[in-house]
Amino acid sequence: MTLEADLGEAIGGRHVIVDPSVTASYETDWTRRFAGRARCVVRPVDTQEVGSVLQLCSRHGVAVVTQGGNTGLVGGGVPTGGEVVLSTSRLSHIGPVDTLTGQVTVGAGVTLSALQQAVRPMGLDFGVDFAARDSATIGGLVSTNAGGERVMRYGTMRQQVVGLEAVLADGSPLSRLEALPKENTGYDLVGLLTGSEGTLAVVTAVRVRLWPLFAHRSVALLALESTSAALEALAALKPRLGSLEAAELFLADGLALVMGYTGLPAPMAGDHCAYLLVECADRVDPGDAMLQALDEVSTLVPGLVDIVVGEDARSRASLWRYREAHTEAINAIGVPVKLDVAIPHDQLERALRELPAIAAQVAPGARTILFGHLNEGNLHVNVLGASDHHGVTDVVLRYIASLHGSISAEHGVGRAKTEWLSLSRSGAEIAAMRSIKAALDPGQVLNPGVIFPD
Ligand code: 2HG
Ligand code: ZN
Repeated sequence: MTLEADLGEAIGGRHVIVDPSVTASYETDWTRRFAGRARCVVRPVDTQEVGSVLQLCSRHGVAVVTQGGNTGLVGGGVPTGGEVVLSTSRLSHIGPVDTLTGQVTVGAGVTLSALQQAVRPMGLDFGVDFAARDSATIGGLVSTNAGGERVMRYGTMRQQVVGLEAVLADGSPLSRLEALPKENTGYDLVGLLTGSEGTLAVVTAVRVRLWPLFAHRSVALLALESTSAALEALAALKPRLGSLEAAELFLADGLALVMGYTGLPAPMAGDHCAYLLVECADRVDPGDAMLQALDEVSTLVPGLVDIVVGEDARSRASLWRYREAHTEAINAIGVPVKLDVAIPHDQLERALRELPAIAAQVAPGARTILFGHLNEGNLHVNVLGASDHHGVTDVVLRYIASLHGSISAEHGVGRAKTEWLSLSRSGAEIAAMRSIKAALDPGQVLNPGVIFPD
């Protein structure tokens, strides 16, 4: 029997897709930077069916690429040619919310926004949030250890995962969903699979931690004369505002791009070097506390030159749009070199100043758009108009490593950065990671070509 026939018997022929007009959307990432033909796309409905799929693919010696919402930015969820794409879209069950422990178990294919909508009416919230919330899935968030806009308050996805269920390459299930608060027996396999980018197992369900919902929010957009003033403002705000949960940086050229793309008017008069979007969330309206803190900070930080406050939901959303529309606005212009790096705070101002020229060494005339999550020193480096994407990646990542930064802050390594892994990880670390990969997936079935250089 062919693999397709075996798969059809295991999960139903309808869920083994070979029609190229249907498989096409699974074969390219939405930034158009990664593409490859899939042998077929399978859509198992539960952990047991995922087990059957992996067992059959292992037996036939065919590689598997797991795909959630296909919003990843390093090519880790897109085939290169001939793999089976395992879509988690039907793993979409949301279990009962345990309001006492603040936990819920959800299928890997549940979108971030579906999870938010399920728990918010119960007075609870989820700790990770970012612009791709309507498509990105919880399984994908686990696989990439996603970060986003609330890391300052809640940490990354790793801090939200209390248990999970997964299937190993040979089809055997691993289940650790009953998460006791104290549990110290052996290796932390849940932690190991978090951030493993589909190379060690297929995550099928996740038990996540929930937080008390802070229904009252205030947003302000700060205009700054320099990027160092943005850092000073954040440092002064943090001890004054316990309810601070986001601090997002963007620059004048990024704002211009977003305004051109969205048609939004300028958020304030004048042109400014840098903008810092801050959001507070609390049980009671944090507006007055935020205004008082901003008042104090503006006397302490002379480079803070203007502030616009979002009082109601509509104005808060439009202030957020200036930041969150960066990715779409960039994509609308062309296919960028897209890099996601973290830089120590004491090197951040220098990096923001030097990065455009660093990219221009390889791509003269290219446009470098920088924005990101200021608290973590996490910059998104998007270079538009470069013909040599590899050259730009190489020069930028080497520069970041020279500043003792990380070549991937929150998007992962995927296929995009395998060549540069040793800039962020030692030989001993890579050897240990390869041993783990060889032990759990000896046949190289799961996401071959992801994380490790050939
Ligand atoms: C964000 O923070 C995402 O909006 C995407 O991580 C970053 O498009 C990017 O470079
Ligand atoms: Zn980001």
